[in-house]
Amino acid sequence: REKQPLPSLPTGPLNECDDIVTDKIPQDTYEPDDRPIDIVWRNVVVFVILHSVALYGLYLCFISAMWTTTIYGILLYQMSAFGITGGAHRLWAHRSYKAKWPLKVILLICQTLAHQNSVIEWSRDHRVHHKFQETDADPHNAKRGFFFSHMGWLLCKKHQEVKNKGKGVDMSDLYAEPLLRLQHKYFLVLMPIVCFVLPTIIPMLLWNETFMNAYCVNILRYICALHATWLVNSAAHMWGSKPYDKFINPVENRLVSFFAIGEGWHNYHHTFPWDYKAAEFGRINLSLTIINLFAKIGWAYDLKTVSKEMIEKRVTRTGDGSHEIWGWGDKD
Ligand code: ST9
Ligand code: ZN
Ligand code: ZN
Repeated sequence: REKQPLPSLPTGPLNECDDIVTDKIPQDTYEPDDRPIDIVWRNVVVFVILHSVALYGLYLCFISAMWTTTIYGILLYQMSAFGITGGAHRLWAHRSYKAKWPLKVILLICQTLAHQNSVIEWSRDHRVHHKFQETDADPHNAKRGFFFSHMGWLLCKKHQEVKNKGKGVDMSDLYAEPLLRLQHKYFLVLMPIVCFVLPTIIPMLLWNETFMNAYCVNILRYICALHATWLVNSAAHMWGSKPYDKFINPVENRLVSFFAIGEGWHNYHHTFPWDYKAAEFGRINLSLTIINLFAKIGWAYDLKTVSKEMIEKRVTRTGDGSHEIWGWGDKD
């Protein structure tokens, strides 16, 4: 099949009520090109070291780490995960709900704890991913295979199309937020403190954990959260059902939802990206539970969602037949 250039998409200021990412291109016309991969060896070395330390941390969990340190590692995993799902993803990249400033501060701290780049950089890549999904302009194009979409894309230079098309994606709403500009500007100072230094010092000060145990268990929780996130880009673009849209590759994947606290319902999410639930139902969706709790105290509001009628129409029109179309909401 002949390779076609990616078409331009309309740009312009973002209207808060608009769905910012539905004007996608038809993806089935594009095959990845065969350009040589430009490996960034610094990242390869850093990730090899981090994975080695994480494995040693896992060993220490069974050998010498205090059980409080392990529980604390699991808690930090959940907090960092919520910084990504409730913050970078559902609040900022998709604007699927609004948040008062105390919640924004909590989300920013948790997102920095996750170290997946600043919210602005994360959201730019993510908006480009939705808009140009599975083309050369998608930063983690799943058509390049499991490893590339999982972590390989962070080990090499981005395709020029990512940069070209990405420039047309409106980011003005995020640059308009002083807190996000602050985090972006000082990320290289804030990130090491919040993601590595404080999580290591706290167990040493509060329950006399050794440096080695505290440091390695924290690296383990960081690496686990990275893989859980990356699984959304790899496994949840490959293995599962497509009840909402069989013409796209993202799928519903229960296991990914478990590790990524509710972000594995990816066929739904790519079909209705403005829904703050990122899923039709509330099952295996810890992020949703937490956002709902914040909504109860008014810190999260204007929660956008999709009507059952709209979902039903879409399921009938483009679903693969796997939807429990009878028993709507019964299992919610
Ligand atoms: C990490 C991110 O892991 C993971 C994100 C995953 C997203 C998942 C989404 C799934 C849904 C949500 C699920 C949540 C589940 C959570 C569960 C939690 C348990 N548009 O990047 P550079 C331009 S990070 C427009 O250096 P290179 C731009 O001009 C891990 N323009 O490109 C830019 O300059 P500036 C830790 C773009 O040189 C310039 O290019 N972090 C775009 O090709 C250079 O940009 C790392 O490992 C765009 N999209 O290098 C760092 N992109 O920024 C890894 C670029 O000044 N990153 N431009 O405007 C790097 O080292 C590099 O980015 C690189 C590419 C080597 C990968
Ligand atoms: Zn995706
Ligand atoms: Zn998304």
